[in-house]
Amino acid sequence: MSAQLTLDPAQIPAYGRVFLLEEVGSTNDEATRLLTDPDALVRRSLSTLSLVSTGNQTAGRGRLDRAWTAPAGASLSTSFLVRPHADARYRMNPDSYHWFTLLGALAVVRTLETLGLKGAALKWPNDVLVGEKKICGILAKLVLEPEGQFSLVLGIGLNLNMRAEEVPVPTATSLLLETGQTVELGEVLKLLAQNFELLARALMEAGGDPARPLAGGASLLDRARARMVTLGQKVRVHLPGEEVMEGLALDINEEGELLVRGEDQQVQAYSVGDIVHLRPAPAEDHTP
Ligand code: BT5
Repeated sequence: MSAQLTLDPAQIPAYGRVFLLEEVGSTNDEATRLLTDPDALVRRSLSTLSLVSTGNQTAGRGRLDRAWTAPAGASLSTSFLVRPHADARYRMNPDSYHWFTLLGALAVVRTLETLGLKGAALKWPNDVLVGEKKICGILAKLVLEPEGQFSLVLGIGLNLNMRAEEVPVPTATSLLLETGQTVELGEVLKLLAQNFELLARALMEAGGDPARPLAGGASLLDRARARMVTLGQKVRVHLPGEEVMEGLALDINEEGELLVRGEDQQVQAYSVGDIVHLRPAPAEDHTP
């Protein structure tokens, strides 16, 4: 099995450009560089969807500037460049671009299912878990293009051929660890890109409305609700400035906020920016 990332772009014809890199610092940085290239022709070639991907990312980033790490060949790092404004059929307000994070997570879950891993689930707002362990992390970034249009970079890190001794943190897992199966990175990228494209086009056709049916099926919100382990869980919310609250995660609303009922029975909506950490609250101790 080669650690090399190979894929014939003809297999994912919906993508304007497909950049497969042997090694890169961060695919998100590379995608941002492309979207802000002084040469407008570079941007035009990106069309509505493009992607940058590598099996060897050396300076990957998570939220709040945390590091995202994986040994070469063990993980697939991909950034989707999403430019709804490049197609006159789509009218999507950049305020709703954050929905691509949940959409990307759903595309990952579907990809893992095709690869034989059932039961992967979403953790609000940006992780895919197997049980309690993280197999995928997602980081979205809004980018202003030189002509004044906003585009989105959606970075997805997916642990695939990572062995037990290679996991960067004890809370991480991989497809290999869960199924015993090693995969070709290019094969996974093909599936992921196809799944992402289907959902992304459907959301753009729905004008970015998460409550509208996607491609004749359930809405993005309902798909996400059905797959989100966070809902129904007791959670501990760490707010900026040391404040911590515990409550029951009830739902995600149409703004993408998490609704949490606190111990005082009040329901509060939290957005990604409000929450520093979201952890399952420890189970109550019933020992006598
Ligand atoms: C994330 O951040 O989970 C978003 C990760 C996004 C990575 C992709 S790869 C393609 C693109 N290019 C980039 O530079 N980034 C994106 P956050 O929720 O902040 O989680 C970060 C935390 O996850 C770290 O502090 C570690 O605890 C843990 N972590 C680091 N590497 C991991 C890995 N490979 N698997 C699981 N957990 C990891």
